[in-house]
Amino acid sequence: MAATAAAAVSGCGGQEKERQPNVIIILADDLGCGDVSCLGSTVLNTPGLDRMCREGLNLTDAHSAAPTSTPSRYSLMTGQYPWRNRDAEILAGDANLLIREDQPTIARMMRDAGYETAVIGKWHLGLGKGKIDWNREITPNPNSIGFDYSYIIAATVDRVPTVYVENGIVPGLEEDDPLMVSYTENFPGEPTALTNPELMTMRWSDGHNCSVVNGIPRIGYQKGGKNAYWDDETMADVFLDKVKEFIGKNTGRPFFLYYGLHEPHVPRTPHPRFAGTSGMGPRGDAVVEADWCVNELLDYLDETGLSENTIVIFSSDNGPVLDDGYADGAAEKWGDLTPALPYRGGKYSLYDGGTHVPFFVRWTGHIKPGTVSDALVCQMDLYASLAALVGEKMPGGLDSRNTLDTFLGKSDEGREDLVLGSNERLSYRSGNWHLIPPYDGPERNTPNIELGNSRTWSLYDLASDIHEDINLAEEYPDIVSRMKDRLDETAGDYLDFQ
Ligand code: NG6
Ligand code: CA
Repeated sequence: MAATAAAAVSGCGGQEKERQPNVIIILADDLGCGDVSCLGSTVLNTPGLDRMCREGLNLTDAHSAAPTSTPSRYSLMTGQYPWRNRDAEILAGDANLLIREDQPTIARMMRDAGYETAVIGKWHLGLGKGKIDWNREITPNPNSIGFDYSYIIAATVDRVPTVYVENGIVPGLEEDDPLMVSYTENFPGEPTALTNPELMTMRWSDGHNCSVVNGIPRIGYQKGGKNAYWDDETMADVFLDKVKEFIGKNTGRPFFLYYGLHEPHVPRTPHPRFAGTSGMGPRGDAVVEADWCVNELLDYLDETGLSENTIVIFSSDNGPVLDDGYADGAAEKWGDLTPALPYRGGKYSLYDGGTHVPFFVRWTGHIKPGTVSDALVCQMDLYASLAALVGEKMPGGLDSRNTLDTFLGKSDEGREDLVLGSNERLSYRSGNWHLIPPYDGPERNTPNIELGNSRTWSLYDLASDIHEDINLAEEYPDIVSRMKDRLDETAGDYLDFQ
């Protein structure tokens, strides 16, 4: 175990022993800055997140590495830019593990430092090798890349299989009703949203018309395994209970927990006790539910006396979206407002709203309550930063940079620059400048988000133009050329705009 910068506590025999702080990363799914009341939401009330902000640090220029889940999570987990891995794109529910078993991960690094490690919640980084047999132990799984314990949903709530996976095993399966999953064709005779629309209690607006489970049409086909199906409405409670159970078991040793909230990703199915509470329909209610989970977790840490020894990090895997394939009224409720405000675009977008996400850090007694920092930070840098915290060496060749002091509110110095995006669709931040190369493709996608595709180079000054309305590329050709060169140096081999 490595020596750390952690608080010293009295060990046995009166010796001073370093006690490493616990680390919890809570990652919401598709939550925007404009969804959080302390960040300016005028339509939602988020007391749990406001508490994170009030009791800790608010990083106002924080980014996921990419504007969708899999590449963003890949980067947080591996400390590498997602575009270095061509397969790091939104994965199907039966996709294989995207991370090599010998690849460095933030979880393995924390485990090497003596931490008990767990992932609870949304995974979306693939499972197994080859065709998955869901009725046996699935390996590799999160436990193969550094987690001591895992209780996950394989992909997203809108993708089959609709079952939990605990340490590689689907709990609750019965032998005479095996679970089968396909993303290519339906199982003969099984109903789908298209053949049996009467089964649906929620309507799809785009995609999402394969198997119907619990009244909800999903992506992908599924047969059998009924006894193992999750209940969509209790998912938040199931995860939170597992979270508390894991923490409760590890009060005596340092732990690292990655807690993947499934809200407010589609389908939005908050528990009935939250239904109608936001006044903004199911999407708003799902945000309220996620916020409640955060508040409960903070309460639990306070009650168990762990808050002073636990760093809680909260962020979101990508920018927000309203209609993401289900007709749940979100677009109508928000109207002209967007949950990405004040940023342009949203989930899927090259504009700032694709990756500019809420980011709070609470460490009671260590981070001054109400600290605000405008430093440019990225979730990918948590790997190197936590390695510095626990005194672990970083493997060579990673993109993750140590910005620990910034994550702990001790410094305002962030990253000098940052490449954002996945696969060939990248943009580049340098200081306050945001450069978006020209890309083919529609201006808007089906969820009606401005994607940032343009035939010409775009350059925005986020300091004076937070909504990226004024393209300064023609006015500042030198800056474009300097930034283009830097982007080329870093990611040239992976780009196809040249
Ligand atoms: C899209 C889905 C969307 C969502 C997204 C992944 C359709 C039409 N849209 O393909 O609903 O599941 O994938 O979201 O199927 S993410 O946050 O996990 O990246
Ligand atoms: Ca997401």
